[in-house]
Amino acid sequence: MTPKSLVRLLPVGAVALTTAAAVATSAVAAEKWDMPAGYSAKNFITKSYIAFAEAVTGNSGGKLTIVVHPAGSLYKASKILRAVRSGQVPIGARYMGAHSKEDPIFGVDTVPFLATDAAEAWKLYQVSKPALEAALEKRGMKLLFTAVWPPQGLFTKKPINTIADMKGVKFRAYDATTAKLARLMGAIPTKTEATEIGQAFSTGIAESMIASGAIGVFRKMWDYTKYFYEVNAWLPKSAVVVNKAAWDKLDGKTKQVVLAEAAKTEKAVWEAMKPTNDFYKKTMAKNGMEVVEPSAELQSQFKKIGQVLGSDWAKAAGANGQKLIEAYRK
Ligand code: PCA
Repeated sequence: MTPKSLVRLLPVGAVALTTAAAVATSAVAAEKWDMPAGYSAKNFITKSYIAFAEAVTGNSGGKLTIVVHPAGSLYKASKILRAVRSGQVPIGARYMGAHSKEDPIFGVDTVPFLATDAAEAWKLYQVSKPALEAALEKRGMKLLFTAVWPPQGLFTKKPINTIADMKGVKFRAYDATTAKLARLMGAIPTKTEATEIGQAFSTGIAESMIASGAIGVFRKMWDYTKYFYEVNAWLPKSAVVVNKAAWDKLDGKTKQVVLAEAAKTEKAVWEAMKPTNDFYKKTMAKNGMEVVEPSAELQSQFKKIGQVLGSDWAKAAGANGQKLIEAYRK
C-alpha cells in the first residue's frame, strides 16, 4: 500500500501502479521483435511492413517494439519461414509461393490465370484464408496479414512473339512454379532470390524472368532487359507470420494493438497495389523499357502452360484444393 502522504502527490490513477498486479504486468513488459523480410526496403510491400512495425511500436505503450530487417539482411529470404517456425525469430515476412512444396495451399495464388487482378486475388485470398491459417497453425505459426504483389509479367532482352522465342533463354525463377513454367517454355531456369537478380543478370546466368513491376523498378531491370510483357499471369502474396509461442507471451491488450495494425496495413497495402504498379510501369517505360501487351498468340500459349501448372497444383492439393477452387469460381 502507498502511504496516505504519498497518494496525494501521485497523479490520478497512478495509485494502481503500486499494486501487486501492476508489478506483475510490468514484469511481462517490453518485448523487442526482430522481423526479417526478404525484399528491398524500397518497394511498397516492404514499406508496408515498416509502417506496421512503427505503428505497433508507437501504439503498444512501450510493450512491443518491432524492427524490420529487409533485403534478407537478418535471414536469407528462403530461411525466414523456418526461422519463425523454430522460434529463432518471433515474426517474419516471406513470399509464400516459395513454400508450396511444403503445402500446396502456400502456392494457391501462383496458379497461373486463376486470379489476374486485385479483386480476384482478394477473393482467392478470402476463400483460401482458413486453409492458409490452418497450415501455418499446424507449423506453430499465426498469420497476421498478407501483402499482394502486382501482376506477374515477362522480362526479356529480345522481343518475344511466341513461346518458341523463349527456347534456350536463361530464366530467373523464384519458386517451383516459375521453374516449371520456364521448362515448359523451353527456357533454362535458375532459382534466385530477388536480392540476387543484379548478379544473376550481369553474370549471364539469367536473361529473362517473370515478376512484377515492383521487382522491375527496384532491381533496375532496364539495365538488363528491354521488354516487360504484361502477361498478368498471377498476383502472389507475401505474408507476415508470427511464432505462436511468441504470440502467446503477449498480453491481451498488446495482441489487440497488433491485430488492429495488421488489419489496417493489409487493407492499405492491397489498396496501394494498383496505383503503385501503374507508377512502376511508368518508371520502367521512362527508363527505356517497352511495357507492352503480349501478342494474342503468346498469351494463349501462356494460358496453355498455365493449365498444366494448374492441374499440377490441383493434383498436389487433392480434394480440399479442388473444393477451394470451386468455391473461388462460384
Ligand atoms: N516478385 C517476387 C515474387 C513476386 C514478385 O512480383 C520475386 O520476383 O521474387
